[in-house]
Amino acid sequence: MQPILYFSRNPNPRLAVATAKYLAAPVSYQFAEPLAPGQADKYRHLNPSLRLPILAEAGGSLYEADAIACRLSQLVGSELWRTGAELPDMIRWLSWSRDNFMHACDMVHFERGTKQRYRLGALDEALVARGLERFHDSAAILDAHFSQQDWLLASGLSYADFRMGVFLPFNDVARLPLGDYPAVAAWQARLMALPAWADPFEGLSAPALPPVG
Ligand SMILES: N[C@@H](CCC(=O)N[C@@H](CS)C(=O)NCC(=O)O)C(=O)O
Repeated sequence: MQPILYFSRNPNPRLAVATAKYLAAPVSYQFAEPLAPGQADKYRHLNPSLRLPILAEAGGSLYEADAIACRLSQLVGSELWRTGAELPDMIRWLSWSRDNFMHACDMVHFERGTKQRYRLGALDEALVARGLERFHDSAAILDAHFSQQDWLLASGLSYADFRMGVFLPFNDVARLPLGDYPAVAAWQARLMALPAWADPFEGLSAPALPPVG
């Protein structure tokens, strides 16, 4: 059985699809909506959290975009997910992103994007302000880093860059002030120059996200 990557156009599934496309991983892509009415029973055995992405293989299913990226790298023998001396540094950035830059982006994107798309309640300006404060703190640290080198790791692009940047393709709705951090903006432009990152859904069948507002 060829592995199946279940995805939607939301940030974490987008990250998994971009990773799979970048790696030319031998998977088939299947749009899914586990949270839609009547769909949960189809996905609960694959991911009890009913979230995407999910990678279903003959040996079982895997969820969480980072775990899937690790598995896809294994499948194709890529160092996008480092296996050698740089692995601790890569894990450092994955971990840091979750508490800092990516978390800040997530807070703001959730209020201005996800909540509005899916009618999850009124925008909370206090949460946006807290997210923006964290964004500024963490973007300043990243800006200093990217003033020294093009990618998070010294040797070049790694999965950590994808994870760190997961919300930036949604900045039309999140409106994070990337322009205040020129080295971060330049790094984001380098990511966007990768076709798999710029348009991971090319050739895939998936409805557009609901509009914001
Ligand atoms: N920690 C999980 C987060 C997964 C998650 O929150 N997925 C969201 C999209 S970002 C989801 O499944 N939303 C429902 C959907 O897209 O249909 C990961 O890294 O994969």
